[in-house]
Amino acid sequence: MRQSRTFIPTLREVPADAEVKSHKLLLRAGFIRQNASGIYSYLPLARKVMRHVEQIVREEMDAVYGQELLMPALQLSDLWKESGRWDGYGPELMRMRDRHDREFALGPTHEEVITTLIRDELNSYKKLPITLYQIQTKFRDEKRPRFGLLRGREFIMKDAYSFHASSASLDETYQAMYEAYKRIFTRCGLDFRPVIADSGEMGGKDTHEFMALSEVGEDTICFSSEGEYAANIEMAEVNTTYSRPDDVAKTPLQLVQGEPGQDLHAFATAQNVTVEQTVYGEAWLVDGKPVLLLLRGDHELNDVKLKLLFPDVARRPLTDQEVQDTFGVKRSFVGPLELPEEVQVFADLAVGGVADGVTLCNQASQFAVHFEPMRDCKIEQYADIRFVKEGDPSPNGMGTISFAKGIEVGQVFKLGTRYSETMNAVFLDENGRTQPLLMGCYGIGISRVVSAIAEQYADENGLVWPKQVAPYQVHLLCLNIKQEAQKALAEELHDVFTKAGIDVLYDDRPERAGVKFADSDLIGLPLRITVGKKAEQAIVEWKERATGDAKEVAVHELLGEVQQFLSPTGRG
Ligand code: 9G3
Repeated sequence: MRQSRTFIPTLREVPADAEVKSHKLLLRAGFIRQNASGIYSYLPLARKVMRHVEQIVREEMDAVYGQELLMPALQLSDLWKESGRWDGYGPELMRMRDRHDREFALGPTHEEVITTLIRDELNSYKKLPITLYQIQTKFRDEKRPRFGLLRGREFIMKDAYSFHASSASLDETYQAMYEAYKRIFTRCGLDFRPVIADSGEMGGKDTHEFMALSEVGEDTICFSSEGEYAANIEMAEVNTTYSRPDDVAKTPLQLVQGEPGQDLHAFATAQNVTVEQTVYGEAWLVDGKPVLLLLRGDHELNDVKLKLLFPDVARRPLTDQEVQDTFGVKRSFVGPLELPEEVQVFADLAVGGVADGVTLCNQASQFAVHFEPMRDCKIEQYADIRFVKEGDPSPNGMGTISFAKGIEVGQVFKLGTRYSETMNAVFLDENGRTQPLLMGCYGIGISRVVSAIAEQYADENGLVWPKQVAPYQVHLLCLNIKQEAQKALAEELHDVFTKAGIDVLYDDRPERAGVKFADSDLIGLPLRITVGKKAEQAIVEWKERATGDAKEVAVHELLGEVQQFLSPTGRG
């Protein structure tokens, strides 16, 4: 392809609101342009990368018996009312009305649509299992779109859905998808980890997320220092037992007046008490009743774990006003002592190890010292309700936990009958009995993968593309297009590469060498071949983008070396 004919609007400077390097570079290198917050055009270079990612996804989906279809983005609100999700989602679900004033959702995902399709078209176990997938634009009105394609309001997703007569069959497809995802992300060149994840309010149980490691990732992953354990921090259990140290004397509880405006942490510091001896409370509404959740001062409440402590009931934090009404003080003075008796108290396991502690008593600027949780308050139950911390013993019993940040690029879910029951998608089993279909769903953020690759590979000079997904495989530069020998050789190489089926971008622009080198580093194609002063000696310069390795190559050896470099086992 002649670069003089392409649309690659590179920029010298980057808009200030681009914070992460993939966002800055995709803008500067002319891959994307923003149309509105979280809404982008994929310019030709980005579209080519996405097409390569999509091709890898299609090959691996087809290899596990996935069949590609394409569902509408416009989804009748009736479907979402049937599944019970129309009211559950707030402004994130983009809604519109058609000319007949009928309400639609702009599809953020397609469980309702695919379940309706299968409900209407399939009803015998003989037709099961079946896996359907699409690659399609999704709409989610994110509150804070950010980081370019990493968190957009309109993005490209591969979403697959499987249907089964038995949980054994669902398990089999889930496992096959899990392995297919490992192949996909490996082929895309991503450094990724599958992690145990939370199935969210979506119902269903098993869930794994595939995380591309990156410090700009929004998710925190917990790894054990030994063995394979990896989990989204929401799911990482605490593997520590706590007991009150018996060498600490029990002293009578004492209420103490603090300085005005002093919070628990400041008071404890003033009393020379460590944060591990402080206990604070989080006020929640669980099944309509106020509940106080006690945690040690150095721990944070993990609300995903509350699903295990309070299963199948509505639960949410109390609002500031509700805190004031229930406890008579503002949040920072809410504690386990002098409680209204309708408030039940639950505690994180670590509170059981507190001795001679400091806590709060629902009086402004009042604190309690020599607090003994077991003695001084009625705790309904101790449970693991905190986030794990780095250094905690690993849940797999091997080594300790360390954290890393990840970008969620894929997720696989077992949905069970969450949608088939509410939408009455049933099948006749081999005994002629009507049963709800079992479902799985499997997503990959195609546009997000492009950004994640850019994040992992980019360097200070620009983007760097692994050869499997690069928009072109070779960047052919002619340094002086007016110099006859250089032009002739460059044209010949463009022709030879093209005939050999190599995707080549030929920079034939009448630009200075410096501009061509800078743009080439910015765009980040895997291999650069430069035709310059030694053209007349039939020698070109070879430079590999990822490693910077450079050498001179005689033209008659060039095609062979390029093909070797680009081959699956090649260095590229
Ligand atoms: C919504 C909105 C946002 C959403 C959802 C629904 C996430 C929603 C979860 C999934 C689960 C899987 C199939 C492919 C893989 C992921 N954000 N999810 O259901 F209405 Cl506004 O999408 N779906």
